Amino acid sequence: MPDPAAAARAAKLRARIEDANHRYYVLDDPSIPDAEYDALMRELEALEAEHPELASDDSPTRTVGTRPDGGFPEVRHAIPMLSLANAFETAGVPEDADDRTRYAEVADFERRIEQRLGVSAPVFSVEPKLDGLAISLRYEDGVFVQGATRGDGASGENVTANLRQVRAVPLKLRIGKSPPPAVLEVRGEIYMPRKAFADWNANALERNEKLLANPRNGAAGSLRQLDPAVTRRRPLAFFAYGVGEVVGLELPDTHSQTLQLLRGFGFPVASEVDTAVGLDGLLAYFRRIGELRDTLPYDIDGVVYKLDDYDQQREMGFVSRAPRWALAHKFPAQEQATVLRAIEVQVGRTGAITPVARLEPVQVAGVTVTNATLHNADQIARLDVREGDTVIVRRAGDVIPEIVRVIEERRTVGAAPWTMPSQCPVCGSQLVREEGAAAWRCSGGLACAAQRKEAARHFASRRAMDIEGLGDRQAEALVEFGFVHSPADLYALTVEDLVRMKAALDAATAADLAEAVADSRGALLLDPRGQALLADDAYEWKNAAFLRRHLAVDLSGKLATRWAENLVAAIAASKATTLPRFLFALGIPHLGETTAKSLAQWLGSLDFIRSTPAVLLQALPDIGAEVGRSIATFFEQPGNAAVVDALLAAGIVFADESPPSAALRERLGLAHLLEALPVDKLGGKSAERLADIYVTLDALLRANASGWTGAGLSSAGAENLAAYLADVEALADLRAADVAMRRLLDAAPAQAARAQGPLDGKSVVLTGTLDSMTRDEAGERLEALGARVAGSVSKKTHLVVAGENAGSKLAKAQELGIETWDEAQLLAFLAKHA
Ligand code: I6G
Repeated sequence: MPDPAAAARAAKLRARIEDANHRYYVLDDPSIPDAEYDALMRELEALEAEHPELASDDSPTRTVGTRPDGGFPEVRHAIPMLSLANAFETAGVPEDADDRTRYAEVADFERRIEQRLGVSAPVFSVEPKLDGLAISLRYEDGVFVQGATRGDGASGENVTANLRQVRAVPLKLRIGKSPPPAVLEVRGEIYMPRKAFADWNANALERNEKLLANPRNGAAGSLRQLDPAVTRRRPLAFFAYGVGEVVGLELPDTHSQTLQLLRGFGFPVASEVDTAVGLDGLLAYFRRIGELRDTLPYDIDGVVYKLDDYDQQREMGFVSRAPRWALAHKFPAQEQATVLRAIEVQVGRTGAITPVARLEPVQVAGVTVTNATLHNADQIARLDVREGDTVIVRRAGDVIPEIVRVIEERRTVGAAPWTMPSQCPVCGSQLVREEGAAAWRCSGGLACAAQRKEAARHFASRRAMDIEGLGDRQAEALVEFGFVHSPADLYALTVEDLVRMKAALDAATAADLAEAVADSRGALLLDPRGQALLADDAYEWKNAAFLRRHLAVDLSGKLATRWAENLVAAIAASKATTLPRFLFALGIPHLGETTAKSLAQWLGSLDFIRSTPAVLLQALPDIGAEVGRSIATFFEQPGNAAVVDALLAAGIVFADESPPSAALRERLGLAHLLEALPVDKLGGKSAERLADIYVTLDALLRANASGWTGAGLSSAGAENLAAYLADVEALADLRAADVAMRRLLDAAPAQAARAQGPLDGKSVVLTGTLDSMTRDEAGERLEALGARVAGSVSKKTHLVVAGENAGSKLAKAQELGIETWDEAQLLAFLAKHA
């Protein structure tokens, strides 16, 4: 009489295992981590061993995988594809346990073989166990005729067409002149190499596509594509590990020799395949491969031990679904389930926002994981991961742990979808997302503590404020050691501050050096000032305290003081600058040097640039919607505004400020404001008509929808406009834009200033390498003659100057019929207008 409680538990376990099998083998969408699956299987095995009356032939403990689901024709395997018995580290063993206790299951496996065969320390063939998809390749008369998945072991799916697309699968055996075997079935694993998997996902992330959960899933999903062309594009590889049916070929006596034979036939076999003797040999191999695991180019989940001698294999035979002569010894799992406590966002040094998962601590592949990356907001939406969810975390090699899927069945009621916070967690500035981009970023570039180093480095750099003597490392160190919080603090630095900073920087460098010395006994090293230290000196230098003392003495001396005095002078000199340099130095996303120059030419002064709303900036050439929004958002952040004010208060002055360009009159007006509104059925023509009739925004607003239709706007357009203006904030923005626009137009001269140079109003592009000067220098000289130097060639380009090795820009200019000059023509022109 079966024990009812045991029977009920067995039924529950079988249902869960069968569901997991279906999700894993058929849908390529595993529901639970491997470790959890293994635990369920072991519990069922133990239950069936204790209650033999519960065992049945269709129990998942007696079958392999799952039956094919009908997507591909079925193939019966001539010789069943079995599975392997698994061995894990004994649960809860103390730290100092000996090998026989820690690896009791492996020890039992080896002992059973010794006892049954009456031999001591038998020889095993040993190999890494790839985390891929088991397949069988059938060759008839040396030609690949059929490829199948393992399926339930008795029959699998016919995926021949797809396997033909995998470059590592030979289409013919390499057998030279000898006659091919009538039949040879080769068994092995299809897998996706780690790098290919990472590249694939990096690309998918960029293209906003679904990520592959792990290389195994990637391999399985790729092989089960209905269109072989899709499989062809997937980076799949193959390793052979054994044979099935063989006719017309005498196999060697051992498995390791068979693997050699397969290599000779043209099949890839893992280079880590080896032989090992007795239990000690097996465990030594397990440890060796365990140490290599993170550096291997493919994912493995353990190693496989097989008795090497085929006679001995035959003598051992099989038990239920697995051979008694082989064992899979599993490593700690790379995927584990845990609870996601919270999703927080981190701010990178350039302001990019990365969502990070805070997890209930969990052991993954031998390491405690508490945080995992979620990549970006799109990935969170794709996974539909919510705070409180049970998630599967994966850690493979040295990559950052990531969340690969959610166990939706375990979601608690009421868990809400996650949304991106609106403000930066570090500085409180607005988080913005560029159109079409996956990444969000913090708009508080100058004021955000997370971005301080980058802001200081960029501000001081050659193309920005060009502060001589303040290199990247020193600019960052000023922030690191607390001397500078924003670029404005640079202007308050004293010689003493800089000497102290340099001492701190060199002490840190010295500590790094001391560590390097300790790590590389006897190697040739450089000291912090670049002098070579020979091996013997290096030993003297390995004491960090000695190094710190040595450098501190040196740096409080003349060298450091002279450096600091020069730097203070260079910082002071940088106060007299140009408006484009200053704008570029602020590090506004999308504001490059060309845009900075254009902005300065059109709006003339910082005062106008910082107060012009996005809708007006967009009307300027070279500044599209995205750049306009980026500039306006930057100046709207109170933190950024405070730093800009502090910079001006520190005495920054511009030699080149002027009134706004007279040409603004052609670009700005009521029609432009209306056209830029996100209002359906209010296009350019209707906007112009309304502007002609009402002239001012106030007049337009005093009228109503029926007035607007009378003025020629369609009734749908009028209705949409009325609905838009009913929003108080939208109306306030429009009024503010109108005020800003009128201020600009009032300040702009009525007529353009007289032409300044022979290239006035001309757009010039420089490409290729010039001999006599850099492209920057050439650009500056052309600008001095009135040209606007642009980065890309378009129909609006007037002239392209092409140096050596000019490429696509020159070709495009020729295609568009644009005038092109070589370097000699450029020099002649510059000489004439010098
Ligand atoms: O060497 C092997 C590696 C992986 C195997 C194997 C395997 O399954 C994924 N399965 C069997 C049945 C055998 N060797 C004999």
